[in-house]
Amino acid sequence: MKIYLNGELVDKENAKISVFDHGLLYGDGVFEGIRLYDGCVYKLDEHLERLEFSAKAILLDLPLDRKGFAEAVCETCRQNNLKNGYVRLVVTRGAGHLGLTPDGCGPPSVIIIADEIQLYPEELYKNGLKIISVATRRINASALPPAVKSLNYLNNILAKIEAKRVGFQEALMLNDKGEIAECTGDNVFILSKGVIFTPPLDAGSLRGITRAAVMDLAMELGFEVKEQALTRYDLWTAEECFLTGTAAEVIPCVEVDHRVIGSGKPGEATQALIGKFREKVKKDGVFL
Ligand code: PXG
Repeated sequence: MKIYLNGELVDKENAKISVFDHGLLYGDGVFEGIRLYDGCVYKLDEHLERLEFSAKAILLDLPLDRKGFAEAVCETCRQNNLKNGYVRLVVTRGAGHLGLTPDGCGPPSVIIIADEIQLYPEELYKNGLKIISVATRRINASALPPAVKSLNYLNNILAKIEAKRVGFQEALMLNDKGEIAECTGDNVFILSKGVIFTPPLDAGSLRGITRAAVMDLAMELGFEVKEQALTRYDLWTAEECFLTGTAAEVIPCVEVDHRVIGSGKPGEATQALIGKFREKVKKDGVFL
């Protein structure tokens, strides 16, 4: 496997960065997770825009422009003969001193890993996922905007550990007001009285690329789609619930906090969206 590291494609064994890199010492950096379907990088431009926004928010000057990143991502996939998989694009603050200040750090490290993807088992798409809300709240936007896809994922990791310890694969995270924010690596949707709802971004959700794609698909299917603050009660009493994310795509959720959602089986709207999403992904990106 070849890894892109600061402009070069190097063997996995030689893909090493400094222990003084602030990406390692402080989680100081940004990243993207991108899918490759049939030799086509899904929504590459959208991912690169989000990377630019994340970098801007943390005052990190990216070492490449959008075209440079696009070429680097495609070249890494080509060199690895990858046609389907997952691309992890990481930009760290770079090596510096043992202090918080990014002054003196750099240049930023750019890492691109293109690999196969660990998917949720197909069984979960047929029968649905069970999730549980956890005590770990989604970090407050005035502390660190959840819209920034930073390398510091401890908030989400702690929520994931909490859920796993009690036997669930995914955690539902609330914000300081007790509203639904998102899951640890996926956005949340419900269907209620024929309308599809998802929390607004200021509830503490990432501006998911899959979230946006699914909102469009839902409208194409004739659904009204609303971004609205949601409570746990709204999820418990929904007719359908599903999660969206680059890795999970669209995955049905049939139980929330031990409450069965709808019939306890993936609902019709969810199934229609899964079908439409899978049809569309192959046409919606940049060919290698
Ligand atoms: N919320 C968070 C916090 C995310 O990290 C999503 C939502 C979904 O966004 P996209 O753009 O992918 O539709 C993400 C992104 C994992 C994992 O291992 C998931 C993400 C990032 C890193 C790891 O599940 N998801």
